[in-house]
Amino acid sequence: MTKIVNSWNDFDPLKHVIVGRADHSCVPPEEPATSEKVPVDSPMRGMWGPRPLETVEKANIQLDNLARVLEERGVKVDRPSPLNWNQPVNTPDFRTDSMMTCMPPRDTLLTIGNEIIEAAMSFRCRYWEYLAFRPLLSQYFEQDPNFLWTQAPRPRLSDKSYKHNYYDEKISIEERLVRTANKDFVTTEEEILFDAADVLRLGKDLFIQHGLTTNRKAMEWFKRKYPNFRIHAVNFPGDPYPIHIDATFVPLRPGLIINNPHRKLPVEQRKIFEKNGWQIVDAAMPAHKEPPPLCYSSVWLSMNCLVLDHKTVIVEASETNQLEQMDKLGMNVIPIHFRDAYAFGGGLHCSTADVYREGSCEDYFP
Ligand code: ABU
Repeated sequence: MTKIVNSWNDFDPLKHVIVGRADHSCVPPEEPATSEKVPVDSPMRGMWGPRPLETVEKANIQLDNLARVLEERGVKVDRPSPLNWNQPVNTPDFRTDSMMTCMPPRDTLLTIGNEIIEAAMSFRCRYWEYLAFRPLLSQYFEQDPNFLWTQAPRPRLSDKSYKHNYYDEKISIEERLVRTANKDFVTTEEEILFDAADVLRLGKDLFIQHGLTTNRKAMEWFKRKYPNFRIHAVNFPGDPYPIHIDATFVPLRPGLIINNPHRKLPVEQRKIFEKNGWQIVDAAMPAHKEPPPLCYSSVWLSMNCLVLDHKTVIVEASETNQLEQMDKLGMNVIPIHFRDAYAFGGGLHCSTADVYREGSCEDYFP
């Protein structure tokens, strides 16, 4: 029997992974769930449509290089089949004029053991993104008799799913931080909404960030779906745009996590780690003051690394502080250039999705 799908965390030895592709990527039009991420003074405001071809080509060069580096280390790499994202999405509940990309597979696909879940994403422009991964999932289904292929309940993304005018252009960063602290986010609790990248997998424990892309109803869904797991809602009050946990709280090996020093895990939520002997270390400061042009993510993609095993990690080559810190933490570091891919949906972790890591479902927090 061929076992194709197996992954319980982000640090056991990686053997098979999906690496995204930037082809046909678009900047999507604003919509209730996404307008908040475009700063008021950004040249991206109000702009949408296909991304410039030369940026797509540069991103693909770095994505292909990531795939090559992984293959050279014996990791099997699969790639999605991008659609023409420059098409509207029309459903009975909404219309938006363009899709986005399939570059960050980590947002779309969540691997838990022998199961891959297609996430219930909250962006209308990402409604069909999972289709780019269907040929691969179909292949895994043919090859692996134990592979569980799951689609989370399809959200309708009607107007009821969002707080309208939630992001008034005059809202300051301070006000955004107050909202984060109050857990007051753009989505409502009308339906289950989550991005896979909000879920941190640590064996029997799933730590799920409650933020702009994941709501409380999603946590309830995970609780019911995995009754034998512990589901922890976590939040990081210092983050004005809480989208995805993987530039905030990143495990490197059993017992060691780096935490974004601007987005510290609250004392109460740290207890489970400390009680079980885990060390939470402040991540190094990013080497860059700004993200690259047309990038939705923050400079903290510096810590969005891809762990290959308990001793090896891939880090973006210009992130000198992070490289140095990884070295001090006892990791062997593989630096690779990746900033040209950032604008397409994120860093090294975002740009990948686990298919197979060695290891089994451990109980790290008994
Ligand atoms: N997809 C990760 C982005 C997180 C950040 O912008 O900090």
